Amino acid sequence: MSKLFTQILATTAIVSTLSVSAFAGSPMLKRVDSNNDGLIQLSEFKAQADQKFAKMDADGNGLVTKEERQALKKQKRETRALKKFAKADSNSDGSLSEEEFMAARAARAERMKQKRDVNGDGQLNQDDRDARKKMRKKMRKKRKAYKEKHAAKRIKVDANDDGVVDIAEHQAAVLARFERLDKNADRVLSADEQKAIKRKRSKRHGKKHHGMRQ
Ligand SMILES: [Ca+2]
Ligand SMILES: [Ca+2]
Ligand SMILES: [Ca+2]
Ligand SMILES: [Ca+2]
Repeated sequence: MSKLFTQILATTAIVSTLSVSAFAGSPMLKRVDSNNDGLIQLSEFKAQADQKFAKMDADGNGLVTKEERQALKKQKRETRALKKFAKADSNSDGSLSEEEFMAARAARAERMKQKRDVNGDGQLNQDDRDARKKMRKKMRKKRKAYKEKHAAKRIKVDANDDGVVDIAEHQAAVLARFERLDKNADRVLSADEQKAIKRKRSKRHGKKHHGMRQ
């Protein structure tokens, strides 16, 4: 029975998957800053990107294929599903009792209810539905505008279009990405420049992460 619960939770996790970009927020920025000076040097930025490349290049041949990229995405999804499972498994015995499952489901329902109750009056009615509809529409519009605006400026990683990213392509893309972020071109991402990354990111996703990005 617990297997089925795991599956249900995994499916839920997949539905709410967000795409992972270079910076997932400040904890990520902290991880990049390996000498802890609050700044991100080009060397730190490169090291982080190389780590990511190596992780994607599962067979270590210096090329990242489409399959390798997809496999890593899948792995991330599974990790998230496991985390969700661990959270629901309150006595940590590795399986979900019916009670634990129901508790997780109730908690989720409660979260959803709070999310849907836009005006916070404890009731779910047409007002809330209308407000949510409006919000979603606004967010979709925002995202579309962002996509269009940035499609042209997008850094192309697979420069020769052969479906495979080699090390040279990877390095060129990393440098291009860094140079774009490093507004004053001093090869260091200052606190302000890092803030701009976070701002950009929240702009791309709309104000809040609603897990609706496909
Ligand atoms: Ca640093
Ligand atoms: Ca490979
Ligand atoms: Ca290529
Ligand atoms: Ca700078």
